Amino acid sequence: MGSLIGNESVGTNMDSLLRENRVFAPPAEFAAKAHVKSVAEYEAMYRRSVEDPEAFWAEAAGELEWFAPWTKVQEGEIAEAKWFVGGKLNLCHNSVDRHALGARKDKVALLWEGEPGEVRKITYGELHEQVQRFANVLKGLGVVKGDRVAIYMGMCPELAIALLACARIGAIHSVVFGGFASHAIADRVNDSGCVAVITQDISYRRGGEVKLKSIVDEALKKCPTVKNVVVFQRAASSAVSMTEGRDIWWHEAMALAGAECAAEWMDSEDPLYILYTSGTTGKPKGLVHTTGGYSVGTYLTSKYVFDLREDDVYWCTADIGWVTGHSYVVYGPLQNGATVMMYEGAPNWPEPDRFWKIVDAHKVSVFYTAPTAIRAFTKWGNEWVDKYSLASLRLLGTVGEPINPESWMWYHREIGKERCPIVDTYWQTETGAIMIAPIPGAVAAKPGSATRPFFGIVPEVVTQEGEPVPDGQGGLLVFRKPWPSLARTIYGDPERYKQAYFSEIPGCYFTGDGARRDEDGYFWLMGRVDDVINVSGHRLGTMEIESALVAHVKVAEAAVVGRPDAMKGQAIAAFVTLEGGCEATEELKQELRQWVAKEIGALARPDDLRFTDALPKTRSGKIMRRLLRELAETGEVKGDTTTLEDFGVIAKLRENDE
Ligand code: 6R9
Repeated sequence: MGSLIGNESVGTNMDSLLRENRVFAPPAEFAAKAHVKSVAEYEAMYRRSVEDPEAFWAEAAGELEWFAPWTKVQEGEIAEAKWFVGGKLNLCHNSVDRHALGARKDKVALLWEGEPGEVRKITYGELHEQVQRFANVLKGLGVVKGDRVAIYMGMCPELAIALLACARIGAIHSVVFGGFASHAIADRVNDSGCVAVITQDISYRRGGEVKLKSIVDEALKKCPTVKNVVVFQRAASSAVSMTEGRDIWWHEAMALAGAECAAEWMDSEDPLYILYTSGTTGKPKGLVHTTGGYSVGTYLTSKYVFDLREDDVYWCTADIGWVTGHSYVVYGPLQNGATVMMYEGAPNWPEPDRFWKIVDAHKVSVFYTAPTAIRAFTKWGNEWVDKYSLASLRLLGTVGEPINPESWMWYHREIGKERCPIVDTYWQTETGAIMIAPIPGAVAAKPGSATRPFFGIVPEVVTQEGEPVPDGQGGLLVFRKPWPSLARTIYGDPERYKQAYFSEIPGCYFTGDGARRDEDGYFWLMGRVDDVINVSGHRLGTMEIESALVAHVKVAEAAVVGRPDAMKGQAIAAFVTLEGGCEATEELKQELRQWVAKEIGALARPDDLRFTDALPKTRSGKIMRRLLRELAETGEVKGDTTTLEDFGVIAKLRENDE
């Protein structure tokens, strides 16, 4: 991986983070009613959780229902850890049945607003029925425990129902974000050999239609393992083509399906889902989460970090296509019996006030979003916020990337009206659940810091050799002690799992992130130190984009780097050399940007694309990304170029700079 420390990928945000020293104590009124009411209480619970993790996690797991008890809370080293060994449970049962069969039968579970404006409220009792019916639909198609089922949908209640139904029968869901292109779907479907796909005709986004079913049709030309496609009808009248013998309509199948379906007894370590995420190679990794540990991790973090209470209306704005949606739209809050707000469309449709209009209309009390969204709201202006009452809000959260202190202050002032704590939550697809975040009634916030670890989590900042780094200095963020919700493997590639996460710093899980801890024990995340970039909170591998570029006939070589961007956090800068005889035109530039969007999805479209005669390489032939990053950011290169093979390359790149 080369030198990990000193990668300057975070750029401009760091300056303001390093100067930040404001502290915001939990508001007294909030703390008085919170699950954890003081820092002393947090510290006592934290101490117990790390001194006697088995007792701590057993108690947490005991708040859920188990069909059969575990014989051992935990066994094995971090890279092969197992949790709640021998225990049997079902995450759909804990998310739905437990409430529907108890006091929450008539409580709203899903509160949904479509982009065109319609509202649906689904109680736990209704959700219970819908999920059982859909589980029977899947069973009727021959889907059995352990089968992989791909889900490619927009944000609608049926998406949550699809996940829950898979979990109910033990089918392993693999959700593909609705913004990915058909190639990306095909790759993911084929990697895990999915037997069925659940999709919908269209979804509404920014006033337009996203034609999900036809994108699936395109993908499935290359997917021999898929036997059936279930299509939820979102539009009043759909003009999609249905393939005879393969495709069925959701509503037709539901009408025929039985209303009862017992939840499968899943072993604690049985796979629950696969979710693909970008790594440092061109091929996305299919992280596998298992049942018991993931259930307990998402349940407990939701309870304490969002301080969930019975009367909350909880809204996490993430799409279910990302891990944040899995853990904090569906499984975490539903296990807690919360009312979960879901919104289908864009934050600025039809106008930039849509989110605040929703908060006001549905009396949202807990609101969880991404820094990139906050930066957009800041830009759109306070007049869109000021039109609404945000008095129902009591807690705010962020996730996905470091938040710059300026945006944190805006969120605190304009949305939280200086009375709502903000939880900046650090975690990853791999970790399954929140790792570092303030417990809101107890731990004071510092803008830009994810603050202190969650219960049972022991973050460390180390050198490349695994030696501790003194407080105040930057290093690599690792975790040495196992925790329940860590992904157990990469689907079909256990070796890559070991290699990617446990080989860099022996004995530790390596996050890929840089961090420092300050004198108060607060963690400050400093961005990725590997070839992963974070564009608007979306994780992308530079190699993935490079592979897409070189797949174009006219491209010989490509190098992609992230550069700081005031709105997106990072923007994508691509350097491309062309095959002999191909002309470097503005037209080709646009064609290549569009090509990447078609190959991967619009989120991967390069912001800048420059043609060059050659790429700067070391004498051993490695592309010098550090130089390219510097060039992409500042337009010039000052760094050490002593190992550069051809100095002239840099000069030429600079000339080409527009
Ligand atoms: C949940 C999620 C993970 C990467 C992670 C880090 C960045 C996430 C952050 C944060 C600073 C936070 N990240 N939350 N950086 N502060 N609060 O986003 O998962 O898509 O896998 O991304 O996102 O770089 O390594 P995922």
